[in-house]
Amino acid sequence: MPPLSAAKKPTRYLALSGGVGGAKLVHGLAQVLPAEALMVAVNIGDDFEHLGLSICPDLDTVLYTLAGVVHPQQGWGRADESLGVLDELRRLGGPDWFTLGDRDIALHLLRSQLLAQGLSLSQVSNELARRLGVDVTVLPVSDQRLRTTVYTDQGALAFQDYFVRLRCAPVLRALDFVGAAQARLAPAVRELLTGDDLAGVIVCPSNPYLSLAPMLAIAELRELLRTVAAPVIAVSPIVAGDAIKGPTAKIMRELGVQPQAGIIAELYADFVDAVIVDVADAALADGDTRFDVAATVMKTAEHRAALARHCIALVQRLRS
Ligand code: FO1
Repeated sequence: MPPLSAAKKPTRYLALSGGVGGAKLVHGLAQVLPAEALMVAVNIGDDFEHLGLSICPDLDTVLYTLAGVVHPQQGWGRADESLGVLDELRRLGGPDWFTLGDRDIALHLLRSQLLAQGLSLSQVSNELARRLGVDVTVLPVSDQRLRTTVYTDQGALAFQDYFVRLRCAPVLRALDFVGAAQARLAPAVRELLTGDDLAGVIVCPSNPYLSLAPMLAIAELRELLRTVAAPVIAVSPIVAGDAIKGPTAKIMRELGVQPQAGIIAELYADFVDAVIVDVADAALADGDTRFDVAATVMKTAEHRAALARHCIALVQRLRS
C-alpha cells in the first residue's frame, strides 16, 4: 500500500476588487503568483447600460490593467485611446458625459454581443480576458444583475450618474445594492471559496462603501468569508486619514464616519483576520494584533509587487 501523503498545501488565492485602487494590487499579485494561483472577483454594482452597450467599468479596469493597456493617468479606460465616436456623438447631440474611447467601445460591443448570445457574464469575462491576453481568472462576483443606487440630497441616482455625471458632488445619504438579495456568487468563485485549494482571500484597497459593499451584500459571499478556513486579509484604502485617490474620504464623512484606516477592521470585523495599514498609520498596530503594516501607496509596478508579496507572506503567517 502506498504511504499516506501529507495533506496537499492549498495554492490558490481569491482577490476581491473594485476598480482603479484594487486593480493596482491585483496587478501586483499577478506579478508574484502563477496565473493559475490567482482568481479575481470584481464588483458589478457600477455596471450599466449606456447607448445600448453593456458596460462593466470595474471588470474592464482590472482586465485592462492586467493586459497592460490601461490609461496610465486615469487608471480606467485604454491607453493610446482616440475619441472619434464620442466627438461625433457630441456633434449629433448625444450623451457625452461618460467618456467612451473608440478602442474601449470595441470591448463593450463585443461584450454586449456575447451577452445577447446568451453567455453568462462569467463566460463573457473569461472570453474577453483570453482575447486581451490576460491569463489570470477575472470574474464578476455574480452572474446576476446587481446595481448600486445612491441616495443623495438630490434624490436617488444610478451609480454612474452619481459618480461620473455629477462627479460625486451630491451629498450621499445611503446606498442600496439592488438585486443583491437575489444574487448568487459566480459559480467559479463559489467553487474556489468552498473547495480545499483556497490558500487565502485578499480584500483589495477598494472603496469599502462603493466597491466592496455591493459585493459583500451578496449574503452567500459574506457568509463564506466568515466561515472559510483560509485566512482573509484586507488592505486599507485609507492612508493617514484620507483616501489615496477618489471619493472614499468624502463619502465616509457624509455617512458620519471618520476616514481612518482603523475603520476597515470594524467594517470587515465579522470575516477579516488582519488588515494591512500603511506605514503612515503604523501606530494602529501598536498592541493591536488585528493590524499589520506595509507601504500601501502603489506608485510603481514594483510597489504593487512588494505589497502583493507582503499580503501573501501575511496570509502564510496566519495559516501557520
Ligand atoms: N470615470 C470617470 O470619472 N469619467 C468617465 O467618463 C469614465 C468613463 C469610463 C468608461 C469606461 C470605463 O470602464 C470606466 C470609466 N470611468 C469613468 C471609470 C468608472 O466609471 C469608475 O471609476 C468606476 O465605476 C468606479 O470604480
